[in-house]
Amino acid sequence: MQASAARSSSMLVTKRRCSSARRNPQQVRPRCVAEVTVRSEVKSKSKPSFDFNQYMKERATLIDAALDKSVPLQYPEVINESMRYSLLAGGKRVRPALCLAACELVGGTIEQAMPTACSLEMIHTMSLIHDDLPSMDNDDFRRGKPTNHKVYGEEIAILAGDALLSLSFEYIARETRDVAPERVLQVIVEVGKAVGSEGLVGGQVVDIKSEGAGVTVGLDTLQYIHEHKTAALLEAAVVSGALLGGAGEVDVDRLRKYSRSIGLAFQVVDDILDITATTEELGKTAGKDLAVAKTTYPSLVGLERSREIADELIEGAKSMLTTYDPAKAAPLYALAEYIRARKN
Ligand code: GRG
Repeated sequence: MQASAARSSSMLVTKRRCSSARRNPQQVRPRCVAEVTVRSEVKSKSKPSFDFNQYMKERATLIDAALDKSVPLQYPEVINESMRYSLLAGGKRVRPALCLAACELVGGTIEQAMPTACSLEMIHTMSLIHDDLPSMDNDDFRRGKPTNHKVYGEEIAILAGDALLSLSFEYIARETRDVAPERVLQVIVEVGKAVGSEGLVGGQVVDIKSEGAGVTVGLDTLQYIHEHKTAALLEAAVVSGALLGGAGEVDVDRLRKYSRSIGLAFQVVDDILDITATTEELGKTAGKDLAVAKTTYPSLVGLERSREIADELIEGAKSMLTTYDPAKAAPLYALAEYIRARKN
């Protein structure tokens, strides 16, 4: 197993089993960004205040409108309906929001980054559709609604995922405006890498192969899974946004480090929420990791240490932003804080 450990915080392994989760699969509701209190530096007296909840509400409205246009309801309707069902089901829109924020931080515009922001949400959504299939995680609820295959059947759900993946790359190439073609190509390479065997697919494969009786997963392998299944797409979101906005190498490098840290933190928090949040709060089945005895950060290092690791990663991410104007970097500071504090 080649497990990349280069991006880690310090990790102390103390085996501990976590308490059982509260679950009620019937009680699910559509999700949006929860109104979390963001403990961001940008709220302190010395720095301009930033209303993260309002910001995300506005961003989600813009992103949802763009996504709505991206998949027209045309013949053969069933596939487009199925794609739209999951794409417009009200996810938190973290990846597109990161893409837009990174673009603006380096001087770009929302318009330059929106096609890529939509593409990232299409890829994320297709990965959720496929992840929920009976041959993968076999889940009944996602984003507070029955999973795609529960509504449209397995064949259509697989094809909806495939069509979203194909459209995602077409969409960047076809819809991006006012960005140099070589930058658009760089973005396509960045996103492609995050999806394939060096990204989501690679992480999912190691995850699947790490499940089942008699398989012991160590922290290095778990970190590999998290960095590829989850962090890779968040990294592509931030780096693509920066590239579209005209960032030079130094900025791309800094923002890549920021995104790797928030990306791993995102999944560590996901592991924590699986055992601390309800199905209603999550919009998907809570306690799933525990039910199938899956290795997670809490199962390997305990809840408390998992929270510390998430904190360390978020602090590391924020330290990459200190060279920027605090007002301009406020969204990325706040998104990092949100990832630590989120409730779903
Ligand atoms: C990408 C070709 C291709 C295939 C998919 C199934 C698979 C391969 C990968 C699984 C990837 C996966 C489901 C990772 C989990 C990522 C994660 C933490 C999802 C939850 O993200 P949120 O909380 O969800 O942002 P919302 O619903 O808010 O968007």
